Amino acid sequence: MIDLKKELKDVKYVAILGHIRPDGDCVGSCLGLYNYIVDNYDGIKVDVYLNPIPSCFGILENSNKIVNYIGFDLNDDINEFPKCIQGSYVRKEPYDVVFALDCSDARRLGPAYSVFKNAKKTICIDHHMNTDGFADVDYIIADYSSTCELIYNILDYDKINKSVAECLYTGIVTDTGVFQYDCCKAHTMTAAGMLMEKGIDYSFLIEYTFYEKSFKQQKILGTSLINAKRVYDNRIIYSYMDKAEMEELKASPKDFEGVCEKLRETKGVSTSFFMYRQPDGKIKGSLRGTDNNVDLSRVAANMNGGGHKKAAGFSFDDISMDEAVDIVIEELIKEYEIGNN
Ligand SMILES: [Mn+2]
Repeated sequence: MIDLKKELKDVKYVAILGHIRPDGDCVGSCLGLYNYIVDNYDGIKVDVYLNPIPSCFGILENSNKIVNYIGFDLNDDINEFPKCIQGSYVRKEPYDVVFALDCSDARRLGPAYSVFKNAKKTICIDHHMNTDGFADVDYIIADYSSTCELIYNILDYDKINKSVAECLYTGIVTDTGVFQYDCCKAHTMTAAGMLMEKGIDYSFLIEYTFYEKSFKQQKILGTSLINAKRVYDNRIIYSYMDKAEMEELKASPKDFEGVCEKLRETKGVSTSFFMYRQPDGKIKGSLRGTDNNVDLSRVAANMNGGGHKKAAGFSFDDISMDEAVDIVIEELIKEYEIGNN
């Protein structure tokens, strides 16, 4: 456990970083911690660096203060970093403390790694299974519901204001699939309940940040479901969208949010995967599962990816979708056979 008060004693400059392509837990934990420090530590200047965030998280307080960087690759040259920044502020001198949140390895910090590397002190707070700990101080509990729940643990409850509560609640909702996944424990529900006590509009937050989809996203979901196929005795379901179809539907990566989960809801299915083509030609995929004996983080690790046991992501370089499908099915079946023997 981190003693936040101690870590922030005599500190003037703090940076908060999350992983590239931030999700609700990443945005919620970064902004939750940001709002908490701003509200409770007068003398500290805090900066949050993230890739542009999904628009639904724009309702979280101070989301407009995030310094956005563009580009997804680890950039080793500190002098290159300011070029990635959209917006005005970037501190060139080292920060006193840099937090890396919801990030399983330093590479996933993207270009902001240079901010991390230059820091006087680094703190990593994360809940991914494959996090080794790459900071001076690590607070990592594998398979905890969310980084937001870990942030909740290190804050002084009486000093949590409504905006902090909204951020942390949103992140817990995202990473538990609205309290459904088995990473959601009694202590998660307690944390969420205590955050509700701060007067947040939890029904609105769930609807607006988790369920609500644009009409275009619904069309994309529908097309992905129509194209779905099942293999391995109908236990594995998959679908994908390649460049031509993405162009036709004007689909961008963020429009595929939730498609893999919907596939997994199919009766008789225990694993789903969904893939799409990124603008750079790479294939990006996600895996979702319900089988306790099938560890999807292990499957993803063999395909340039990682994640959790029942939710993981992977990627391939510029290969055909057919080739990608074959590889994923083969890796999954290998895992099924290990798991069920
Ligand atoms: Mn997370």
